[in-house]
Amino acid sequence: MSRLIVISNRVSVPKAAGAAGAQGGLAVALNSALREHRGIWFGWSGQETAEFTGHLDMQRNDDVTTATIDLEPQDIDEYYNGYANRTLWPLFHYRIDLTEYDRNFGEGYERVNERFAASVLPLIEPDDLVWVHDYHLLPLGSILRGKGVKNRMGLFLHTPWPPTRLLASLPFHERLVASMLEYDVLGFQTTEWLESFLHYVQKEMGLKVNLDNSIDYKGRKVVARAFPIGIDFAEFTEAAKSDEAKEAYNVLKSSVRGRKILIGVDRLDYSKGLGERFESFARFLSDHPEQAGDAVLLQIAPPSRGDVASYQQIREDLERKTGHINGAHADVGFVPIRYVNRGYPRAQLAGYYRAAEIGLVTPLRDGMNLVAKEYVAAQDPEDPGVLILSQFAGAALQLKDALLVNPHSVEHVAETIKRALDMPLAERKRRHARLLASVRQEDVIHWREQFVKALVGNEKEPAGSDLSQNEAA
Ligand code: ADQ
Repeated sequence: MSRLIVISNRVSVPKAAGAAGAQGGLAVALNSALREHRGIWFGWSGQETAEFTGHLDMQRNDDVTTATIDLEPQDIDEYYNGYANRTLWPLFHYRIDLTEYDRNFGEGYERVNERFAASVLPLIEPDDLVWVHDYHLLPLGSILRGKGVKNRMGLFLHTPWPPTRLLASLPFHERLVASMLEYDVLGFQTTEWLESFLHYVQKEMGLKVNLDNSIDYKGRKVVARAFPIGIDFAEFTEAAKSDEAKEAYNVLKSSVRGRKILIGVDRLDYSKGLGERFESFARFLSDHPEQAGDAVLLQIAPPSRGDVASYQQIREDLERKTGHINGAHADVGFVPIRYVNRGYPRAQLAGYYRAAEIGLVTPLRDGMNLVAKEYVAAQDPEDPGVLILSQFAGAALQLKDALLVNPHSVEHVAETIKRALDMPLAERKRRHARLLASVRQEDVIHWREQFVKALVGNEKEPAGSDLSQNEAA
């Protein structure tokens, strides 16, 4: 079996089960993938150095070998806070209003991709499979090709892929996409993002897309497919049964004294639709005063990317909104929104999900959304909660038995909260059973196996099967 070289912006050293702190979706998914595969996870340490040296810090923890480099402050400004999080992230989440184009960002992005390539190059052996992750490293494969790497290389994009008309507003967009075609496999979360990508290469680059969605480019075949990411179902359901989860469940339940709980768990990010979510809950409280005292929204939102102004802005907006809504609807002994800015160990999180009658997952745009899947996995099948899910999350293509909502419509979400609170047990069980089957079957192991199989390149995939993958699930 070939070794796997995983490359992503940040490397998250695996934590012991139950260790404290938040882990992003990418970290959670890759730790479990790497545990099963011999190989190395390479990326930025998260640390600064005055002058870049390319020194590799190699570590082995919990069966995963990691290799990290430190970056200069200018790299972090221009590449991470700049091009990645002020240009590509908002653009890929359809927020052209927040997208900033700055020549220095672009130069910093290319410089850091060069530095990644030069540093990881000595670690790559001839038979290794190279698996690159996310929007931070789109051109990395082409830089490695320029340095003579002949290995099979794949890229998986965790975010959405924007519509062609939006992407065309990015200076040098053709160059960026052409660099991606140096990979052998391009993976997207859903058929929707895949179709947008294929539309771009046809319309903007005049390339032909074959029936199996592969693209012939410079004499090579590039496979483009949807690989919907899942959660580590076995690990998560195990965590949900732990004493820590039960304790968390009991603490939360007793604190609300019989009221129903709606839960939201998200990185504090404008793509997650938190402001709209709070307003929708406020609308529910105003529209249904008879039920207003019976429901509590617990929103867990650890801050992220705090150096970027739009993230400081969303934090301020949410604090103001929470104060305003609580001021209008609170009573002695009752506060409708509990807004918590911190991370929790996974077992504790599982206990909170299980205690909540409603999982409120309403991003304005999301590549996939693992919280929706975790919420489903944590429920008691005999008395499950209801998942309310944005139609604009990638997960909506798989989790069709959730109550799908338009997160921009405060009225629609408010009415759906009412419907979820009133839903009879039989319907809750029926919906949950189907959701659970999908979350269990298409878990992170399945995702990794499918991607690695495509990366190895010897699979026989029937033509067109990928485009039906999400729809059928
Ligand atoms: P994210 O935008 O980070 O991921 P998501 O998929 O929801 O979004 O993953 C978040 C993860 O962080 C979940 O596993 C969640 O449990 C964890 N988390 C969030 N808040 C937490 C807290 N307070 N304490 C502990 N854990 C917390 C990106 C893309 C998504 C895509 C993933 C994976 O934006 O669309 O689903 O990558 O590909």
